[in-house]
Amino acid sequence: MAPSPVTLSDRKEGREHETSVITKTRPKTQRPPLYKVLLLNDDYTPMEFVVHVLERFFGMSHAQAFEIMLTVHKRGLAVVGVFSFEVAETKVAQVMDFSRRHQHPLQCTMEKE
Ligand code: TYC
Repeated sequence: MAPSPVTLSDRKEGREHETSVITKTRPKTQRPPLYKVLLLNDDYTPMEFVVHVLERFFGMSHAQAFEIMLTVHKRGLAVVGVFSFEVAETKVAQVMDFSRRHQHPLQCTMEKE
């Protein structure tokens, strides 16, 4: 909490002097925690489907999406974005729902950064 400016009165030789003390405060701002959204590799989801998911839900260009898909394919997983809790949760739900509806086992998770 910010200290408020205070006014001090002190008496000297019968005269009253007013002394103002102004304290500069740096308001403490709290950044919201961020969450990484991860895409996991599997042996069955078609590459084109993963590319489509990255374009559709993460706003990637085709080239970007293809590159990230290949990273997941080769390394097992990749961070596909960093978001607030609510946005990350929504992205994960969208990907999981879309994959399930297309009967692909693609997995998407989130973790605190
Ligand atoms: N490994 C999959 C295949 O060979 C492709 C794939 C890439 C699957 C990325 C999931 O998150 C993934 N068809």
